[in-house]
Amino acid sequence: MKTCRLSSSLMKALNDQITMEAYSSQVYLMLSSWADNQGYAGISGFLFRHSQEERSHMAKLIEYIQERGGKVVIDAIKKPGGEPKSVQECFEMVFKQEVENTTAIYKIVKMSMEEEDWATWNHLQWFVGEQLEEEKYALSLLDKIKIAGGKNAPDTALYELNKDLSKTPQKTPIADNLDLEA
Ligand code: OFO
Repeated sequence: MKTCRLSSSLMKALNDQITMEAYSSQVYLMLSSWADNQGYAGISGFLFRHSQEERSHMAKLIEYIQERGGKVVIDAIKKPGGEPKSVQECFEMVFKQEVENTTAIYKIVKMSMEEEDWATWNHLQWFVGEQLEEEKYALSLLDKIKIAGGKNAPDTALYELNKDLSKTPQKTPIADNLDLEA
């Protein structure tokens, strides 16, 4: 009897999404390292924590494929793009990454609906909600930098923004022991 409860196409799409979440995590890590190097410890810590969150999304997908009797395939992660040139560009990259991830999630939701795989469809609703929150947060970052003065934000405004982001709550226990606060 066939024990895998996922179609091969859905299993491939979910495995691809594992790689996408891992890539997302790498993008946040790259941005976090850039921010640290620029002296923005608060922004760096925020991005680092988010990188860990992306890894927890990856783990959630791994667990789901395994629960459905499928096979997880860990693939290579492509290199993140170039570093930003300003805090504004950094936040634009965050927003772009989130939108790309949302698009990828929607594609699998659509596939699961077409296949009438309601368990997968239901599981993916968590990701739909999460992407909504993350896009909302990324947009709020863009609003903050716009108010601070965009690409020409003065050091005093960036100082406040850096301090503000150092206080954002931490959802991921894996980063709890790291002291990345400003
Ligand atoms: Fe995995 O949620 Fe952002 O990208």
